Amino acid sequence: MNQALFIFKRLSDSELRRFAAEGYLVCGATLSAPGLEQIRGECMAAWNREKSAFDPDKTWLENALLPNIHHRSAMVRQFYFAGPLVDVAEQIIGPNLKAATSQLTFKTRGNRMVFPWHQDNGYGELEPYNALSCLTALDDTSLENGCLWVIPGSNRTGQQAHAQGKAAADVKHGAELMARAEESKAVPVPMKAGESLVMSCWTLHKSGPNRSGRDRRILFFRYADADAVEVYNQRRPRLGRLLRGRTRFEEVRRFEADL
Ligand SMILES: O=C(O)CCC(=O)C(=O)O
Repeated sequence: MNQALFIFKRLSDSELRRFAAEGYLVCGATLSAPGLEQIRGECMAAWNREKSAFDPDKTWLENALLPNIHHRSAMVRQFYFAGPLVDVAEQIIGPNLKAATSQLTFKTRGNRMVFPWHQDNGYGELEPYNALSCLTALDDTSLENGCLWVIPGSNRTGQQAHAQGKAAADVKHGAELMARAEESKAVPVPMKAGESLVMSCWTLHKSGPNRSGRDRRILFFRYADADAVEVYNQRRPRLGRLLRGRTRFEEVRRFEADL
């Protein structure tokens, strides 16, 4: 892949310390201007093939989520498997690394749904607990168009209980989940298009409504230790492409389904 599309980086010791303390880090641009334009084009082509305009009667899943985007875009595949976030994930998780999830989360104009407080490990608990969520903004994100909010330091409180939400509308994977969060500690995380945010699997986060006339499109990856297991699924190994190092699981070594 044309190196000019991606911006590779190495986190400094102070960034790594900040990540460990706060559970999140905006690590700057990972896509160049041409890279952003190309990936946005490929993501939009996939989105327009499979999704329709925002409909308030539909669920979060139907309106805002397109899973496995790396199956639908060659550039996303490169970015996910061999882009700058793999290096960042290796620095945080360690030398043995696999790709765990890719998806688009598009809070398009008109989508005033709030995505409630949760940990990503509240939806799909992986062990060990060093899985990393990496969000790359495809638009500038702000309070007006539904940027993310986080609770700094919540990564240090461990796995939290998640309750079924009250809302009738499903939010994700068929059911809304929400965790308790001290709202007074929440901070918004606005981003520039092409920048990435990395978060611990335990970092509490939410997103607000999109009240603007602009879309808020995010490309979302999860990386995990190559030996990570699904706690919610009889501790079976999470299947995903082995990106770095080694794994004790034969089925992960053999996993080719997402090539
Ligand atoms: O895209 C959003 O607004 C929130 C998405 C999110 O936090 C998630 O999918 O875990």
